[in-house]
Amino acid sequence: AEGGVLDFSAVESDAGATVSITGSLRGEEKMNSFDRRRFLTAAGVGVIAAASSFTVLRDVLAAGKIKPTDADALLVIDVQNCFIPGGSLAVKEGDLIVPLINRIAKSFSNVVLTQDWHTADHVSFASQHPGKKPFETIKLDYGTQVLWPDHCVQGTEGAQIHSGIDIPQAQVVIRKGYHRDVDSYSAFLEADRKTETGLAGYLKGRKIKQVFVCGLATDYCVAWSALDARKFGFQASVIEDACRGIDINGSVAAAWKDMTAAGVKQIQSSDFA
Ligand code: VGL
Ligand code: ZN
Repeated sequence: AEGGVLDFSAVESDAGATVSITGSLRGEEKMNSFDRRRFLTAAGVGVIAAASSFTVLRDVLAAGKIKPTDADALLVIDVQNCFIPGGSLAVKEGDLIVPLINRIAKSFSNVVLTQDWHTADHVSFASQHPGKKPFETIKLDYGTQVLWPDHCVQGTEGAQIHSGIDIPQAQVVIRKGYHRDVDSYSAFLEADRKTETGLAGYLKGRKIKQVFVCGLATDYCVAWSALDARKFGFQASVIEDACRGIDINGSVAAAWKDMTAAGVKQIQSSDFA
């Protein structure tokens, strides 16, 4: 109502309820008291009907949507400059997930950010292995290691979280891959599959039961983190459209197969209210 004008336009909800009232009290002097009472009654019914149709609409839209609780945490994996187009290990479209992650994060009270955090002479860098090129593999004592371009060196600009990430309530930043001789795709366990980062203990200490994983890259750090979340007893979902993959020889499809087999759910950012 503005300046004594009460004006409702049509309100239509997905639930099929239609409320249409158009009235103006500006023509009040032309209404007799019977008309006025009838109009106000109709308007009142309309207000109630409109309010309940908004409630129905809201409930219909929210039905089946995920509403995170204090027992849930969002894990935002490695959204760092090196993995964004223009970075040294750029993931195609890596920048496109940033607005989606910011939106999803608003519904979480618990958010963990991770940073890949390598020494300058890290064993996962092809530059440390004469004759080897990025994306070739070598055998290390813990297994096969993919060799990468130098990336996410401790304290460098490339290792910083992308400046578009806007999640002020995030409580923890887990850095990983800081042991020169051991890589760590997973936010939980290093590549020796023994050394913990401390994230599982943190989440358990906070009574968190379920994690939602997004970030970069789907087929490496996101997938390994989601798989290890299951290993440590958490419920885990990966938000597919809030991730992008590196995709070497079908590695994204392989990662989804492994994740599904391990009970990781595949969801979309639109699954959040
Ligand atoms: C990652 C390759 C090397 C990742 C980190 O964040 O997925 N991939 N280091
Ligand atoms: Zn790395």
